[in-house]
Amino acid sequence: MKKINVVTSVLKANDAVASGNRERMEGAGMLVLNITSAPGSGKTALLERTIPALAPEMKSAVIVGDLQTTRDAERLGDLAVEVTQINTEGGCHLSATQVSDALDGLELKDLSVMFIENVGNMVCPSGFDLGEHVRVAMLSVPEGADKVAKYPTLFQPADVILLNKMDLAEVLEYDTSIVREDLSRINTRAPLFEISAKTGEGMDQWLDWIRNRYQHQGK
Ligand SMILES: Nc1nc2c(ncn2[C@@H]2O[C@H](COP(=O)(O)OP(=O)(O)O)[C@@H](O)[C@H]2O)c(=O)[nH]1
Ligand SMILES: [Mg+2]
Repeated sequence: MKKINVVTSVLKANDAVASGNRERMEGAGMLVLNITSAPGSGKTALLERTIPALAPEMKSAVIVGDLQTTRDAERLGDLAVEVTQINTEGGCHLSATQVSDALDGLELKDLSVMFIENVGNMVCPSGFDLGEHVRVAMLSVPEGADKVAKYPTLFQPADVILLNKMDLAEVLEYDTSIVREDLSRINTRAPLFEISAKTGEGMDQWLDWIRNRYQHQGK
Protein backbone atom coordinates (compact mmCIF):
# COMPACT_ATOMS: atom_id res chain seq x y z
CA MET A 1 0.00 0.00 0.00
CA LYS A 2 1.12 3.54 -0.76
CA LYS A 3 2.63 5.39 2.20
CA ILE A 4 0.69 8.47 3.25
CA ASN A 5 2.65 11.13 5.11
CA VAL A 6 -0.01 13.01 7.03
CA VAL A 7 2.27 15.45 8.87
CA THR A 8 3.87 16.74 5.69
CA SER A 9 0.55 17.32 3.96
CA VAL A 10 -0.87 19.18 6.96
CA LEU A 11 2.15 21.47 7.03
CA LYS A 12 2.01 22.03 3.27
CA ALA A 13 -1.66 23.02 3.47
CA ASN A 14 -0.83 25.35 6.36
CA ASP A 15 2.04 26.92 4.41
CA ALA A 16 -0.18 27.65 1.40
CA VAL A 17 -2.75 29.45 3.60
CA ALA A 18 0.10 31.25 5.41
CA SER A 19 1.42 32.59 2.09
CA GLY A 20 -2.07 33.89 1.31
CA ASN A 21 -2.22 35.63 4.73
CA ARG A 22 1.17 37.23 4.10
CA GLU A 23 0.09 38.50 0.67
CA ARG A 24 -3.15 39.95 2.07
CA MET A 25 -1.39 41.82 4.87
CA GLU A 26 1.53 42.87 2.67
CA GLY A 27 -0.99 44.22 0.15
CA ALA A 28 -2.34 46.44 2.92
CA GLY A 29 1.22 47.59 3.77
CA MET A 30 1.28 45.79 7.11
CA LEU A 31 4.14 44.33 9.10
CA VAL A 32 3.20 41.04 10.80
CA LEU A 33 4.91 39.63 13.90
CA ASN A 34 4.27 36.18 15.38
CA ILE A 35 5.18 36.08 19.09
CA THR A 36 6.02 32.69 20.57
CA SER A 37 7.02 31.68 24.11
CA ALA A 38 6.07 29.54 27.08
CA PRO A 39 2.88 30.49 28.96
CA GLY A 40 3.54 33.37 31.33
CA SER A 41 6.76 34.70 29.75
CA GLY A 42 5.06 38.05 29.24
CA LYS A 43 3.71 38.12 25.66
CA THR A 44 0.57 40.05 26.61
CA ALA A 45 2.52 42.31 28.98
CA LEU A 46 4.92 43.06 26.11
CA LEU A 47 2.00 44.06 23.88
CA GLU A 48 0.47 46.18 26.65
CA ARG A 49 3.63 48.31 26.50
CA THR A 50 4.47 48.04 22.82
CA ILE A 51 1.14 48.98 21.24
CA PRO A 52 0.67 52.34 23.05
CA ALA A 53 4.32 53.24 22.47
CA LEU A 54 3.93 52.71 18.71
CA ALA A 55 0.45 54.27 18.54
CA PRO A 56 1.46 57.77 17.44
CA GLU A 57 3.01 56.38 14.24
CA MET A 58 1.46 52.96 13.79
CA LYS A 59 -2.00 51.46 14.15
CA SER A 60 -1.76 48.00 15.66
CA ALA A 61 -4.07 45.02 15.53
CA VAL A 62 -3.73 41.88 17.62
CA ILE A 63 -4.76 38.30 17.05
CA VAL A 64 -4.35 36.36 20.26
CA GLY A 65 -4.50 32.60 20.61
CA ASP A 66 -5.39 30.78 23.80
CA LEU A 67 -6.92 27.42 24.57
CA GLN A 68 -9.78 29.12 26.42
CA THR A 69 -10.99 32.53 27.67
CA THR A 70 -10.93 36.06 26.26
CA ARG A 71 -8.74 37.37 29.08
CA ASP A 72 -5.81 38.47 26.93
CA ALA A 73 -8.14 40.15 24.41
CA GLU A 74 -9.75 42.03 27.32
CA ARG A 75 -6.31 43.21 28.51
CA LEU A 76 -5.49 44.52 25.03
CA GLY A 77 -8.96 45.67 23.98
CA ASP A 78 -8.52 49.37 24.75
CA LEU A 79 -4.97 49.55 23.35
CA ALA A 80 -5.08 48.06 19.87
CA VAL A 81 -7.32 49.24 17.03
CA GLU A 82 -8.55 45.68 16.51
CA VAL A 83 -8.29 42.66 18.83
CA THR A 84 -9.37 39.18 17.80
CA GLN A 85 -9.26 36.30 20.26
CA ILE A 86 -8.98 32.79 18.86
CA ASN A 87 -9.82 29.94 21.24
CA THR A 88 -8.07 26.82 20.02
CA GLU A 89 -10.13 24.53 22.29
CA GLY A 90 -7.12 22.40 23.21
CA GLY A 91 -4.93 23.10 20.16
CA CYS A 92 -1.39 23.95 21.28
CA HIS A 93 -0.60 26.47 18.47
CA LEU A 94 -2.37 28.79 16.06
CA SER A 95 -2.81 27.70 12.44
CA ALA A 96 -2.73 29.80 9.28
CA THR A 97 -6.41 29.00 8.66
CA GLN A 98 -7.41 30.40 12.05
CA VAL A 99 -5.49 33.58 11.25
CA SER A 100 -7.07 33.75 7.78
CA ASP A 101 -10.55 33.50 9.34
CA ALA A 102 -9.65 36.30 11.77
CA LEU A 103 -8.43 38.50 8.88
CA ASP A 104 -11.81 38.16 7.15
CA GLY A 105 -13.34 40.33 9.88
CA LEU A 106 -10.77 43.15 9.69
CA GLU A 107 -10.34 46.31 7.61
CA LEU A 108 -6.65 45.75 6.88
CA LYS A 109 -5.96 48.92 4.93
CA ASP A 110 -6.43 50.99 8.11
CA LEU A 111 -3.73 49.03 9.97
CA SER A 112 0.09 49.20 10.11
CA VAL A 113 1.16 46.32 12.33
CA MET A 114 -0.36 42.95 13.18
CA PHE A 115 0.86 41.26 16.36
CA ILE A 116 -0.07 37.61 16.61
CA GLU A 117 0.25 36.32 20.19
CA ASN A 118 0.57 32.59 19.69
CA VAL A 119 -0.61 29.97 22.18
CA GLY A 120 1.87 29.74 25.07
CA ASN A 121 3.97 26.69 24.23
CA MET A 122 7.67 26.20 23.50
CA VAL A 123 7.24 23.33 21.03
CA CYS A 124 3.99 23.29 19.02
CA PRO A 125 3.96 26.76 17.39
CA SER A 126 7.44 26.42 15.88
CA GLY A 127 6.56 24.53 12.69
CA PHE A 128 3.50 26.57 11.77
CA ASP A 129 3.96 29.62 9.57
CA LEU A 130 1.00 31.98 10.09
CA GLY A 131 1.91 34.44 7.35
CA GLU A 132 4.20 36.57 9.50
CA HIS A 133 7.22 38.57 8.38
CA VAL A 134 8.89 38.44 11.76
CA ARG A 135 9.07 35.51 14.16
CA VAL A 136 9.64 36.66 17.73
CA ALA A 137 10.80 34.13 20.34
CA MET A 138 10.60 35.20 23.97
CA LEU A 139 11.91 33.68 27.15
CA SER A 140 11.86 35.10 30.65
CA VAL A 141 14.20 35.10 33.60
CA PRO A 142 12.15 32.90 36.00
CA GLU A 143 12.08 30.08 33.41
CA GLY A 144 15.83 29.56 33.81
CA ALA A 145 18.79 30.28 31.54
CA ASP A 146 18.83 26.85 29.87
CA LYS A 147 15.73 27.25 27.68
CA VAL A 148 17.49 28.21 24.44
CA ALA A 149 19.52 25.01 24.54
CA LYS A 150 16.53 22.88 25.57
CA TYR A 151 14.04 24.28 23.03
CA PRO A 152 16.16 25.06 19.96
CA THR A 153 13.20 24.71 17.57
CA LEU A 154 11.62 27.81 19.14
CA PHE A 155 14.77 29.93 18.92
CA GLN A 156 16.26 28.73 15.62
CA PRO A 157 13.65 30.30 13.30
CA ALA A 158 13.40 33.54 15.32
CA ASP A 159 14.17 36.89 13.70
CA VAL A 160 14.33 38.62 17.07
CA ILE A 161 14.72 37.18 20.57
CA LEU A 162 13.43 38.85 23.74
CA LEU A 163 14.66 37.99 27.22
CA ASN A 164 11.91 39.38 29.47
CA LYS A 165 11.58 40.03 33.23
CA MET A 166 15.13 41.38 33.52
CA ASP A 167 13.91 43.25 36.64
CA LEU A 168 14.11 39.83 38.37
CA ALA A 169 17.59 38.93 37.11
CA GLU A 170 19.51 40.01 40.20
CA VAL A 171 17.30 38.35 42.80
CA LEU A 172 17.21 35.10 40.77
CA GLU A 173 20.98 35.28 40.10
CA TYR A 174 20.30 34.89 36.40
CA ASP A 175 23.28 34.39 34.11
CA THR A 176 22.50 35.98 30.72
CA SER A 177 25.85 34.78 29.34
CA ILE A 178 24.41 31.23 29.22
CA VAL A 179 21.61 32.45 26.92
CA ARG A 180 24.08 34.34 24.70
CA GLU A 181 26.43 31.38 24.51
CA ASP A 182 23.62 28.96 23.57
CA LEU A 183 22.39 31.41 20.93
CA SER A 184 25.88 31.60 19.44
CA ARG A 185 25.39 27.95 18.46
CA ILE A 186 21.68 28.05 17.58
CA ASN A 187 20.90 31.44 16.06
CA THR A 188 23.45 34.18 15.35
CA ARG A 189 21.14 36.02 12.95
CA ALA A 190 18.57 37.37 15.44
CA PRO A 191 19.31 40.24 17.83
CA LEU A 192 18.70 39.53 21.54
CA PHE A 193 17.06 42.30 23.55
CA GLU A 194 17.07 42.13 27.35
CA ILE A 195 13.84 43.77 28.46
CA SER A 196 11.34 44.17 31.26
CA ALA A 197 7.74 44.59 30.18
CA LYS A 198 7.10 45.59 33.80
CA THR A 199 9.61 48.43 34.23
CA GLY A 200 10.11 49.30 30.55
CA GLU A 201 13.83 48.51 30.67
CA GLY A 202 15.22 47.74 27.20
CA MET A 203 11.92 48.50 25.48
CA ASP A 204 13.41 51.32 23.35
CA GLN A 205 15.69 48.90 21.52
CA TRP A 206 12.75 46.63 20.72
CA LEU A 207 10.53 49.54 19.63
CA ASP A 208 13.26 50.97 17.40
CA TRP A 209 13.78 47.55 15.87
CA ILE A 210 10.06 47.34 14.94
CA ARG A 211 10.01 50.92 13.58
CA ASN A 212 13.05 50.19 11.49
CA ARG A 213 11.63 46.92 10.16
CA TYR A 214 8.33 48.63 9.35
CA GLN A 215 10.03 51.43 7.41
CA HIS A 216 11.95 48.80 5.52
CA GLN A 217 8.72 47.23 4.28
CA GLY A 218 5.71 49.39 5.17
CA LYS A 219 3.42 51.71 3.26
N1 LIG B 1 8.43 40.95 37.17
C1 LIG B 1 7.94 40.93 35.93
N2 LIG B 1 6.76 40.35 35.69
C2 LIG B 1 6.29 40.34 34.41
C3 LIG B 1 7.01 40.92 33.34
N3 LIG B 1 6.31 40.71 32.20
C4 LIG B 1 5.20 40.05 32.55
N4 LIG B 1 5.18 39.82 33.89
C5 LIG B 1 4.15 39.11 34.66
O1 LIG B 1 4.16 37.76 34.27
C6 LIG B 1 2.84 37.23 34.27
C7 LIG B 1 2.51 36.63 32.93
O2 LIG B 1 2.51 37.67 31.95
P1 LIG B 1 1.63 37.57 30.64
O3 LIG B 1 1.85 38.82 29.87
O4 LIG B 1 0.22 37.22 30.96
O5 LIG B 1 2.32 36.33 29.90
P2 LIG B 1 1.88 35.51 28.59
O6 LIG B 1 1.21 34.28 29.06
O7 LIG B 1 3.18 35.19 27.89
O8 LIG B 1 1.01 36.42 27.78
C8 LIG B 1 1.92 38.38 34.66
O9 LIG B 1 1.66 38.29 36.05
C9 LIG B 1 2.74 39.59 34.33
O10 LIG B 1 2.40 40.72 35.12
C10 LIG B 1 8.27 41.55 33.63
O11 LIG B 1 8.98 42.08 32.78
N5 LIG B 1 8.68 41.50 34.94
MG1 LIG C 1 -0.95 36.15 27.02
